[in-house]
Amino acid sequence: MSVQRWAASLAVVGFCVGAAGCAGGSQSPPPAQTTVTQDRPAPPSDGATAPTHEAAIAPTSGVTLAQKSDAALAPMKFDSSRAWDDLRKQVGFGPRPSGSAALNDTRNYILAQLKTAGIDAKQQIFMAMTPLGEMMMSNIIATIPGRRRERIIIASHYDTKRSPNFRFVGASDGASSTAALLELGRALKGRQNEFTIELLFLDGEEAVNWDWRDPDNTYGSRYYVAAAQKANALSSIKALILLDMIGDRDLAIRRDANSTPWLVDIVWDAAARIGQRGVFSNQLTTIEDDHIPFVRAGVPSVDIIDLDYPQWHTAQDDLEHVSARSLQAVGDVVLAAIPDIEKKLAGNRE
Ligand code: 1BN
Ligand code: ZN
Repeated sequence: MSVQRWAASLAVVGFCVGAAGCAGGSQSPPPAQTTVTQDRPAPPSDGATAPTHEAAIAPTSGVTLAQKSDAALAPMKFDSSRAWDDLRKQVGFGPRPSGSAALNDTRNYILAQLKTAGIDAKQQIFMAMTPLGEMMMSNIIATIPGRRRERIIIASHYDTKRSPNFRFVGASDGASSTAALLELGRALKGRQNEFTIELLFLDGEEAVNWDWRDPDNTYGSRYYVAAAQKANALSSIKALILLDMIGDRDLAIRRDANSTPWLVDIVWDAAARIGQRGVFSNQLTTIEDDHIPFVRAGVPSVDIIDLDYPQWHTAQDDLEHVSARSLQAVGDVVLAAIPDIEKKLAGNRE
């Protein structure tokens, strides 16, 4: 399909709610019932002067990232019992398709958890043109400031597939990766990160119709990338790690051919190093998911997804078929990979 048609399914209106302004998007007035904090001015375009805290790092110490002690860079622990609790809470809200009251409850839950963790978050609200007409959707953008303004995004969709024929609660497809993302945020909040870490909770990944047919999918990621492009903020995104469907008790994650090879290598090498080779298989697959708009925009991206899940898009994608152990495996691998991604990115600049 054409780029124009792809873009045309997204909308017209976007605005931000929360602690800070969004990285892009038009500034239409919010609906009356929403409390809105005035957007800050758009962030400086890339190449603009870095904030003072960034300018003060490496040059003054004379120490490169590669020379810093592992202790300074060591990630905190991922606690899968907390993540499991987040997963169960989401499933408890019931089916959570875009535009539903249950998704609103989920959004409020995510925002409350981020607040408790001391992580600033804002909503990026937009209107999406769907096969059911215009629908209001909202991405959640949470930020853990690093030494540098440039950012690594870790993302998950938090909506579940709209199912007219059965009750779909998306324990793996939606809840698992969202739970892991919350717990990764808690862990990374306790670390001195070299790059700013952005936790991106995406709305509207799932098709509104039953079939996944462009442009009826990935509404949130397409809006996010278009808004970042518009705000000249795209080049400060140095990498995207997308998590999706990582709850399967029998977790098996293949290398995705649409992802960026060097980033896939770093994640899979980290998995091998910490003993998760059994989960991170070297088999290849090709996935269409929320990383595709980022890949098309030139952002190095990796999709960590287990599509080898018999319960995918069935009523059986429930608590019986997911496990905390799978969340732990992926959480550990992502935390092990982050310092390596930082080193690679820092090396690209040095
Ligand atoms: C992942 C989870 N996706 C939808 N729910 C994206 C996808 C759609 C992946 C079709 C493969 C095929
Ligand atoms: Zn799905």
